[in-house]
Amino acid sequence: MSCLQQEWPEPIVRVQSLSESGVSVIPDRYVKPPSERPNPIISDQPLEVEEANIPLIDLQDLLIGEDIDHGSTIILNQISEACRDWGFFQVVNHGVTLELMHRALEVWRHFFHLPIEDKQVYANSPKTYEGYGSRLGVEKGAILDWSDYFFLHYLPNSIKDCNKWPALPNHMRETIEEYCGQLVKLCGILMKVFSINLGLGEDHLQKSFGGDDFGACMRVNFYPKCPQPDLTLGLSPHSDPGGMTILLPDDHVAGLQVRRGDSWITVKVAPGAFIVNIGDQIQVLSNANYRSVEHRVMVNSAKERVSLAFFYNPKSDLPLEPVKELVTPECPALYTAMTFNEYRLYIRMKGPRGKSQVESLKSPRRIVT
Ligand SMILES: O=C(O)CCC(=O)C(=O)O
Repeated sequence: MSCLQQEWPEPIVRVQSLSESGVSVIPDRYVKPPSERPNPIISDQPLEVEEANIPLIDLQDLLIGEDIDHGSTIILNQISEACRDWGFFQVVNHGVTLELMHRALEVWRHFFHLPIEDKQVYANSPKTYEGYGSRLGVEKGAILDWSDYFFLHYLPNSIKDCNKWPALPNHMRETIEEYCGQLVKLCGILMKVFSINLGLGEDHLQKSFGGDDFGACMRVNFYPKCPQPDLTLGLSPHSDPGGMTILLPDDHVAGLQVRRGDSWITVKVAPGAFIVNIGDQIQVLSNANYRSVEHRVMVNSAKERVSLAFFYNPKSDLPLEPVKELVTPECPALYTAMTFNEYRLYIRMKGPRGKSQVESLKSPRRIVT
């Protein structure tokens, strides 16, 4: 699939090691240009920005048994509105137990606190990104983000290799398996909801993803304490290249910010909630009825932070373009077809770059704002 190189362009520095070394000044390569730094004083923001939050949606009455209740119009409408307006929402009563959510966060927190030698055996390369990493993108001299991560494939089975998942701490691999299995179910339900809300048959989007041949992977982000959090970011602005993301953020540390016009809204996570966001592939399939929205992560000097980002993606070699039911003379196709394999090469080479990639896919026939 990839034309990516085997090696990183510069020696890898673990951000966690840097943080734990007790430096009081961050190296220049983590210092963002002034226009890209986080807002220095949040309380300077207008009140409506400070108080704003992504929608919170209770899925309790969405299902009858395993099926979507098409009569649960309030919930369906809330999701529809959130996908069109915010590209982000949080869900509670989603079917995954609090115990599993907590266990998943804790095994990963434990992993990042293992001795460096235990983590180094999983060191990743830009070829597939699988394993323990400390940068996205392969551009020599790039300004880097203040985070380490672990990236793994869950589906399709042909590329899933549990031996590449951490063997420690105990129960890590079983926990990954159980957690990802539950999230696949939740994503399957949300795919149906999105299809219904777009006026398509319930299975339409899933079929466009390749039916049972869809993909799923997870990136666990670790944001160490940072002595100068106002100069850098844990993760630079980006939209997610895949279909949809289910994020489990740390329960006691905020950090995720979502773009809203010219402002960045700091997400306040409800207890037991997952954050759901639309990725670029669903923006393309929905012909921009749904929006993949830029987000970024701030770090802080007092607390480290862990987050689990589960990515639900289309089959990687299937060309994706707007579904024809959503293309009309008034709303012509906004994007040209591309496979997800081709698409994700961009972020893998350049690192997080706002929404520049999905914008560049726009068909020359029509420019939208
Ligand atoms: O850590 C977070 O809150 C967000 C992570 C994220 O955006 C990502 O992994 O793509």
